[in-house]
Amino acid sequence: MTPSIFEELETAVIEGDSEKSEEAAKKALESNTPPLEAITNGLAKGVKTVGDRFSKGEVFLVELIMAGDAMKAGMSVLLPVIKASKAEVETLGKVLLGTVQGDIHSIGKDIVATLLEAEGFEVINIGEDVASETFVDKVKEHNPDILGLSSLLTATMPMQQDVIEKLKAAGLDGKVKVIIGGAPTTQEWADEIEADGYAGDAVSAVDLVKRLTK
Ligand code: B12
Repeated sequence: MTPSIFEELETAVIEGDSEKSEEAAKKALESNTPPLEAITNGLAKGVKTVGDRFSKGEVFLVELIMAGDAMKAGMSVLLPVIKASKAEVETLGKVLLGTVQGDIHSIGKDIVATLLEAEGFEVINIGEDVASETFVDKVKEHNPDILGLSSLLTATMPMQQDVIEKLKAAGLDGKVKVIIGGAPTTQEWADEIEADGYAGDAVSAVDLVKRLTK
């Protein structure tokens, strides 16, 4: 039986094959597969499988790196299409996004950024391993409606709290709403650190931002 396009995308990431991932992503677009579905039902499943195998000690870091690269290769084909799909004339609000200090995971945050842009928000993506002080400085500089903090490591989750505390110390609480996300984070964690919101995936992140900017 020929594999489905989702299986092809998933397998390319599991095999850490960037070329195959890019080709499968192009094939997905040619067959009119919605790009977000290609990411969530294909690429992201592959990266999750490799992550699970890594945590069980079944694969090494090199496989994790290759899977991450393959995911990014596929996304480089799919994200521009999502971004171009809905060009809004007026902007719905400004969102500043970054991954907290000590954490270099970018994939999930970048998906959130693209989806928000596609929905008409202005997004300033300040990258990964961002120091708390830099978040504060960038909030002062850009005056966003929303600040999104991504964390993929349990060890870096406290940095989300650190940013919120530093914003308060700088007198910026209330001026910007802070939302958090990333695989290990939860609504309970958001409540504990007094974040204004939490979302578990990019689609609910867009809903959350829309709600908070209304
Ligand atoms: C790919 C990957 C990597 C790549 C990252 C490449 C890149 N440029 O991002 C590389 C190889 C570099 C990497 C490195 C490491 N990794 Co890693 N990695 C992963 C993996 C497999 C996938 C992450 C991912 O991209 N998922 C796909 C995206 C789509 O999902 P997502 O990130 O969760 O994002 C979604 C939501 O969370 C949400 N979201 C995300 N951000 C935000 C932000 C906001 C504001 C909102 C609202 C929502 C939101 O929306 C997104 C889209 O739907 C995970 C496993 C996993 N299951 O998560 C491990 C994982 C996160 N890594 C792990 C580890 C341990 C590491 C290393 C420490 C390994 C090492 N020994 O060096 C290093 C850390 C380096 C560092 N200092 O950051 C552990 C973390 C364990 C823990 N609980 O702390 C995991 C869980 C693997 C595991 N099972 O052990 N990793």
